Amino acid sequence: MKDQRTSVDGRERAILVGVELPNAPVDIELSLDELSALADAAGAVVVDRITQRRKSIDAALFVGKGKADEIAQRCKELQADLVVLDHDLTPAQVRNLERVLQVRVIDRTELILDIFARRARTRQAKLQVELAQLQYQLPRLRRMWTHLSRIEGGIGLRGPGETQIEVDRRKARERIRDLQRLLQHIQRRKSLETAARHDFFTVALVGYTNVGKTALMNALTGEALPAEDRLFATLDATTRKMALPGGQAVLLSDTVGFIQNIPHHLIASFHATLEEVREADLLLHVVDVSHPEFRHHAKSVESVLLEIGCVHKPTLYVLNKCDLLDAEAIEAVAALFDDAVLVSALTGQGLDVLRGRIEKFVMQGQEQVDVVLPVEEGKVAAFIAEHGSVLEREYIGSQVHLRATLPPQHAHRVREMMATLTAKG
Ligand SMILES: Nc1nc2c(ncn2[C@@H]2O[C@H](COP(=O)(O)OP(=O)(O)OP(=O)(O)O)[C@@H](O)[C@H]2O)c(=O)[nH]1
Ligand SMILES: [Mg+2]
Repeated sequence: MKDQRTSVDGRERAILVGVELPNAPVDIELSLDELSALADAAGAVVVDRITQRRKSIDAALFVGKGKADEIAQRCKELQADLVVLDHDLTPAQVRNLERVLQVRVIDRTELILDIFARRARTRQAKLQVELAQLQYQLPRLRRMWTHLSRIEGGIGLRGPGETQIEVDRRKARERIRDLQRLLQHIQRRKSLETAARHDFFTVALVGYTNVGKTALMNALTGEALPAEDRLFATLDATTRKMALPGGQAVLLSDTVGFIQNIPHHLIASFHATLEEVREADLLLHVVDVSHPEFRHHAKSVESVLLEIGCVHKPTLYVLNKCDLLDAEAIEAVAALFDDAVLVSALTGQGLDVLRGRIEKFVMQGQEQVDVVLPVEEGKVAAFIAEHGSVLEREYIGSQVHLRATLPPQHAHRVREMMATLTAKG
């Protein structure tokens, strides 16, 4: 795809096209705002936006014939290299539109896949994106064959009686199988790592892209991961320890952001990355309440959670960017969500309340232990401090009395350690 970029400064000049259909869930202008941010994230310059209101789509061209001619005219005037439709197109619609417009045409899914391809850093993320792209391109191979055969270095591999397109399809399928195998292998290894972490309660940040998940992760853990005002800044999951008010440590994971109409292939191939979400004991659903479409965004996130089987997980709504709202707006927003916590990752407002709420959640189902230890004893006290929440600490002469809550398996371990201590003492 990138090899075809032609504009002088290296950035493609893109015209965005949106069709306003009856009962569309999102305002067309806001939807094009998002498409524009996506185009920007993919490195293109948006030179124009064109919309059309229609009762239904045109089967051949998606837009009407007259509109297509108008777009073709604008492409010439503005020297556009690329037209991006804010919808998913069939391979035939792409071909027909390209014929009329005489520039490359891509749809929203292709744009998102391109961003992911640019942003992928780890081996796992790169393989996942390649898999999603290949699966997306397989039915469209007629258009992409030159591109693919170059990647595969496959010139001259044409078998007897086979056309180039069939060879390419076969190669693409082979590569898809290889990628799936490689990813399974990585996932198995990661599952072992995740299992090893099961000593700790795990919390995952989920939410629409650009809502401030990474900023919250930084604010809660003292990390300095890159949080930027662009879509899909984070592609790989990161996990860090976070201390709760009572001293207990939990694990917090930052994950890839979601978007409305997220390409299905992408969810499927990001299976392993989303494992952090599936394995979490608690989800923090972060919502950017300063965004005009935040309710729709929250719904999109919920539908992805449904798709990955996480919709019934315990979830706490975290309404972020409250610093951008006035008191009245904050009240109105809070009324829309059950039991939400209002925060600002930027100012730190509400973060103590959030830590307290997580702690309350963690302590549910934990067991209380009371131990009396010599003051100089370090091991049991340290274990309790890390895995539990200390409710009381009282010094009596050379001894310390600790009352704490811990998850059942850790409470059991403390009792064992105490028995060993008593036997020794
Ligand atoms: N005003 C304000 N801005 C915030 C707040 N939290 C985050 N931001 C900004 O919002 C932008 C996105 O923040 P990120 O933390 O990168 O968002 P994210 O959810 O991790 O986004 P992706 O990883 O791209 O999905 C950045 O420019 C942050 O500085 C907040 O509480 N208030
Ligand atoms: Mg992020």
